[in-house]
Amino acid sequence: MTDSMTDSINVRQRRIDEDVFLNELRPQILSVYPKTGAECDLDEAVAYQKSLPDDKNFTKSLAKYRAEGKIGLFPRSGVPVVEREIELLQGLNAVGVQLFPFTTDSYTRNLQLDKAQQGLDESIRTGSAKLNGYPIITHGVKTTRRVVESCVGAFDPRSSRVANSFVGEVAFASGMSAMPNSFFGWIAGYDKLATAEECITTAQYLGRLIGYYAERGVIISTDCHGWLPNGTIPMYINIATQIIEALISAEQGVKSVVPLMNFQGNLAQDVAEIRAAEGLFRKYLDKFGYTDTLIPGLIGNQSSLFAFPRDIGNAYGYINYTAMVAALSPIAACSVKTVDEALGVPSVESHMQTYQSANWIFNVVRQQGISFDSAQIAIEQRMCELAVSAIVDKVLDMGDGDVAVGVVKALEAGVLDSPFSINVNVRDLCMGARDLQGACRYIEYGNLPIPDEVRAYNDEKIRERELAEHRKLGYKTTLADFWSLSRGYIIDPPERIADADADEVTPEIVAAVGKNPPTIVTGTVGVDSHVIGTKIISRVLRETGFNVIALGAQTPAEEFVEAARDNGASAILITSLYGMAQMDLQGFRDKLEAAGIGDILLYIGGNLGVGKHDFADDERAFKALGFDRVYPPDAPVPPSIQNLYDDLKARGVL
Ligand code: B12
Repeated sequence: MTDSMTDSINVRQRRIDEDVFLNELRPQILSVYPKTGAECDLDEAVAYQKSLPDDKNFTKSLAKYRAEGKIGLFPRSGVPVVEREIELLQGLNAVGVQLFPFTTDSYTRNLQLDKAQQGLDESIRTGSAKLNGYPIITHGVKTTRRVVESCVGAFDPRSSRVANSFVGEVAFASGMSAMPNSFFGWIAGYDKLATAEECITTAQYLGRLIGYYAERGVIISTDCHGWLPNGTIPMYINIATQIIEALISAEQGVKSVVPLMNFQGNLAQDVAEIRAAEGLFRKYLDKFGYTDTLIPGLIGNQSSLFAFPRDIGNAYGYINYTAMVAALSPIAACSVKTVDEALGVPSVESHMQTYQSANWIFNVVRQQGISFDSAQIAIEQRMCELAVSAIVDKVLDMGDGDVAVGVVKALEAGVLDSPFSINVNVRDLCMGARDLQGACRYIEYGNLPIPDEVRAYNDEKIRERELAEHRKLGYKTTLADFWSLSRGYIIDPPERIADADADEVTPEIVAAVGKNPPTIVTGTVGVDSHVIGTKIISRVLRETGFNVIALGAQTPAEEFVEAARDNGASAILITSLYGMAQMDLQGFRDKLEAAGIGDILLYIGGNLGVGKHDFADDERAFKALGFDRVYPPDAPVPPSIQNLYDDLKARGVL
């Protein structure tokens, strides 16, 4: 007898019927953009895939790296113009890259195809990239096959939920042979409003499409990213959600799944969690009878979420440390960022130099066949296995064995939860910080089902650091630990902790604001999913006493206007990092005029253009769009609060 909540849940862990897939779901997906949707002929695509050489098959390539004990580089790349993309890929081939995680631009990821076409046309007209990736749906199958055939290697495109199914259709028909089906990645960093049911339904479609190819002898792999770790937390939730993604895909017929292992910075903890992962995946895949779903290898991933060093010295340090962890771990491919990560979409040169450096470490260290073991690794591996099993078992229990139902209930209850996530349905009750050796621990567990033995060990490690630093670890530590690697430390040294304490919003401002709190609207504009910065700013403004309307990430420009008008706001503080803010904010001041709030204070900060460029250009461009103040990337918050106070005072608001 099912309970009423289960009855209200509209997803189940069940394979989609082939007839429903082919005749009901697929036509809907491909009708969104008929121009290239019409190019996706499944049977022709199966034949094309079978005509391609083995280096084009991701599963075979990864298995080959593993068999040879080598590490394949797995760098993200994607630029809008075809010729430039081919140049980049052939350049990557030259430094040994043969696995390509292919970055799709953000407009395509959200099916804003008119904007993708506009950005592509502008990129061709100006000769500089105006999109932050390759608009794969606009280019379509015929053009993308040219890209795929232009180099040696296998492709693994990225998308967000909204376009996931269509991108998969075009990608596989173009000869690409892997794609993440990571719906927890969408909840973490790419989709503000989607419900768990919507995410699972989308993932089941791509799984079914991959299953269709597999039934006809074409093995396409899916890499499992899980809940992206937005912050300094252990990888327990990340690995547990990867396993759940693998189960959802395997039920639809996926025969090859690849765990993506994040490096959070502490060597023993990172190596231990990598060693624990494959056994845990196998345990649950076999538990549900997916014994013929392979794991061709594991991919290492430089954690995608820590702010990156802006100076090249620290950037190389961070990249080479990641390469070292990879070389000492059982992984077959590794995604390292480039030295330009904090600056913008990387240049071809930065791609090349970075990968030569990482390759040096891969080759020199792997050749030595070092067996890297320690008591610390053994403890961390045990903690990981206990915690991940407890989380997956709890989700299965909540779903009475149906993992899809379990996910919906677990998210609602905060049993599945992670900090700094973009999605509004997340409970956001847990938080993490590093311990004295820099390993990631929880300081707030929320409703996570972490076993007592793991909690006891975790809390002991946190207490050790609190005693050493004579302070309680809290939100400020979480933030500092988030930036520490970008500053060349795993945890801040005492002198930096003292400086951080001094770098606060002044009590005078807090007192003045408290008297008559002005309203401030914050958020990240467009379809930009970067949310961590605006979450921090909103929290600091609230702690200063302002009344804050926090709109979060992926907020259309019009919503800022409405929120400011309807709440009588005195200022709007916009964040943008993905590089396309100028397109998103064309005519913004005019829209405010039209709403009768034309003189409102306007601030913007973040990475405001695509790629490495002079901030002075951004300042000029956004001042011309009517912004009062423009802030460079990584601008500290307290000085901007001082500016806000001064400007509001000058306007008689304070
Ligand atoms: C973490 C991260 C992600 C995470 C985001 C997680 C999340 N939920 O927020 C994930 C993995 C999801 C992600 C995705 C993408 N990312 Co990203 N990401 C980063 C990364 C590594 C760190 C950004 C970050 O969070 N920094 C820490 C926060 C706290 O800092 P912040 O946001 O800058 O905010 C601080 C200051 O800037 C300032 N500030 C910010 N806003 C404002 C506003 C005002 C008014 C003021 C006063 C101050 C201020 O105060 C904040 C607090 O200190 C950067 C590289 C880097 N900078 O190191 C790339 C980066 C920003 N990402 C990039 C890109 C392209 C993407 C993608 C678009 C890739 C793609 N094509 O899909 C996708 C996004 C898809 C989408 N729809 O937008 C590019 C941008 C390229 C460019 N502009 O040229 C970067 C630079 C990486 C790169 N080199 O390619 N990303």
